[in-house]
Amino acid sequence: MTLDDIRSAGKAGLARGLAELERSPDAPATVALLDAAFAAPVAHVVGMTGPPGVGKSTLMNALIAAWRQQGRSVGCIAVDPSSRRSGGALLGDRTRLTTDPEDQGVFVRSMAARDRLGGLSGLTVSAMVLMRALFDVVLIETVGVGQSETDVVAVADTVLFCVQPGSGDSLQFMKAGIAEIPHLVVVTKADMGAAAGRAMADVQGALSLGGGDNEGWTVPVLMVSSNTRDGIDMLVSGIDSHAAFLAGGHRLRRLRHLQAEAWLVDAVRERFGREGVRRAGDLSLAEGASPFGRLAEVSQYLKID
Ligand SMILES: Nc1nc2c(ncn2[C@@H]2O[C@H](COP(=O)(O)OP(=O)(O)OP(=O)(O)O)[C@@H](O)[C@H]2O)c(=O)[nH]1
Ligand SMILES: [Mg+2]
Repeated sequence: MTLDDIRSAGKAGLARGLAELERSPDAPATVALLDAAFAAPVAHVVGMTGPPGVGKSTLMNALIAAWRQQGRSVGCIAVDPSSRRSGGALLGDRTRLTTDPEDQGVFVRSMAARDRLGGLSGLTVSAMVLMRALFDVVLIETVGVGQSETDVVAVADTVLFCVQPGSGDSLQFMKAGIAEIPHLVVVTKADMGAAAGRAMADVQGALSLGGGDNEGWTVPVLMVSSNTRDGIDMLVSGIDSHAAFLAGGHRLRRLRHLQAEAWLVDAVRERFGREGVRRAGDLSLAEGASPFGRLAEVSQYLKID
């Protein structure tokens, strides 16, 4: 299947493409498809994380609706931490999806995380790369459990961290030392009243202690209610602002390049262990080079050797 085959077959084509990625990740045709998709990025990739029940999936629905209203197409991946199966989790499982199944401009896929709680499987990364070539926005939802918040950083351009009023999440947020991870912090369930305002102040306090180097980006804290849709437009424009920020000074290109290199090293380690990484030697990628074809080459070499 080529990228054009998928494009012309719409959502059904993408579903078949994703099934290919799952069934034969190492087939030359799959690698060629991923290399082509990697070379033709369209979407801005948004990662959303936060504790269980904070309202991520509900927010995903609200964001999809807002982006669709602007005429932007959206591809979503909901990472399911509870499933240890190496395949795709049940579609729409945790997503509480309310989008129109006939709408060709929205595609949602739920996926199993790998063994690490909340971690991202290799399949999530390939699915993201494929969807990045097909949609205007790609949104990835992962549940933040322990350290796994950091995993979404490895695939997203913009990371949203969700906290809920009255949950002490902002305290957790500080403790976990993840104040440097998100590009936007979202206080969900703003319709819960004063508690939302307090959560916002707490987060702002936590962020001011962070002091991480964000290359000049100031992390905004936004209050939203997915129920009333209050704050959703602000969030959409906040994400756009971060996208515009990344577009300056080659930041986005550099970020994606570093993500691709990190993915390659991870993938080699997963297949061949630390010893494999050592034997592979130089795993750096040329500017703009796809990690998928390179992984295939390196794997070939390590198997023969
Ligand atoms: N009052 C209020 N409740 C909300 C809002 N958004 C979500 N909820 C409720 O919060 C609960 C959890 O919402 P989800 O969207 O499933 O949360 P989640 O973060 O995706 O949960 P996991 O996927 O299990 O981690 C549900 O009962 C929602 O109805 C909101 O804006 N206001
Ligand atoms: Mg959810």
